[in-house]
Amino acid sequence: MIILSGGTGSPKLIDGLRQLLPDEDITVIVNTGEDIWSSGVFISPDIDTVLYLFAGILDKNKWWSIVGDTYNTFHQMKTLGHNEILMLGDRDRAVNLVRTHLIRSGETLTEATAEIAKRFGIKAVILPMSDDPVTSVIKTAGGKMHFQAFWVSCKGEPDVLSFEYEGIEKAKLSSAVRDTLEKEECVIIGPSNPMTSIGPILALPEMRNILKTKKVIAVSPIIGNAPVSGPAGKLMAAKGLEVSSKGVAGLYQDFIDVFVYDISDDVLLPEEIEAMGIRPAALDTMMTDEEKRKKLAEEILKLFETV
Ligand code: GDP
Ligand code: FO1
Repeated sequence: MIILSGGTGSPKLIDGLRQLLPDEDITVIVNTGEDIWSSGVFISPDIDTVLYLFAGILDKNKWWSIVGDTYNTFHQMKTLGHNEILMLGDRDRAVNLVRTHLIRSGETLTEATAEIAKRFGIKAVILPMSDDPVTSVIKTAGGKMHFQAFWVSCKGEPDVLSFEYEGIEKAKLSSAVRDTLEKEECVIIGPSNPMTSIGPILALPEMRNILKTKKVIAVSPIIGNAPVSGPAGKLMAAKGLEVSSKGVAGLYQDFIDVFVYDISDDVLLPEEIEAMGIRPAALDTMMTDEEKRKKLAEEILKLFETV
């Protein structure tokens, strides 16, 4: 089973899948468009969320960072007048320092991720979408800024004029991603931000064409006219898209078989999804606890039997 993932909604679904499948049967293709260099450290937030989830140390209140981490280094640096965009924990920083060391020693991000996963004893396969740098850059009236500057420093407040995936023209799918997609039949598009988490993965050359040959089920991160969390709505609106599950389905229309939307969504009409040539499936997608995450994963696995 392959799942395309960003940093919040999809890891919740992976948490559910883990209750049903052995980790070695799960491959996660992870967005790297929110990666950032900070104080000489290469941080890959979405990869880290997935790593920490499989390592059993993820803070499941925030769905990023290591549970119980301390922030001594961050605060000491602040005392010295050095402000970082991301509040990086001490143990989290250690992981990121190891990654940066591996990359500086000549490893690709794919190799460095596999090495760190191995050192954590992780059995799942965690693959960065690409080894080439791709960065989600947000254009506001005040100028262009990195996604993390927009979301964390500016609290997602500036009006968004547009955004782009810097570097995407030169980026390729990694050979590991290509190989895994050749072998596996079933792909889940997790309920992550369709603009800055799933969008960069789909923008890689060949990705959409490969997905057309697979059984694909997508889960909507939008309920009614708003995302469950995060800036997806604002970013969709900036691209002139309807902020709704219908808007999300339209983005995946050319390659998905089933579109899962929330049972409480009173905006989406299933006929609208059928009219796109996609099978709609209304499920409880609010993954607020372990049991609900397992239940949704179970329903999705059942749906694959009918695709
Ligand atoms: P970002 O935080 O917007 O950069 O994006 P991520 O890809 O990290 O994931 C955030 C997305 O997950 C948001 O668009 C949320 O709406 C979605 N999300 C978070 N929790 C849930 C949930 O329990 N159910 C559903 N359906 N979506 C969720
Ligand atoms: N998000 C925040 O809102 N504030 C933070 O200080 C912050 C620190 C941080 C450190 C490491 C990491 O891997 C993620 C971190 N995040 C933080 C989450 C991150 O900004 C985004 O939510 C993800 O990139 C979304 O996918």
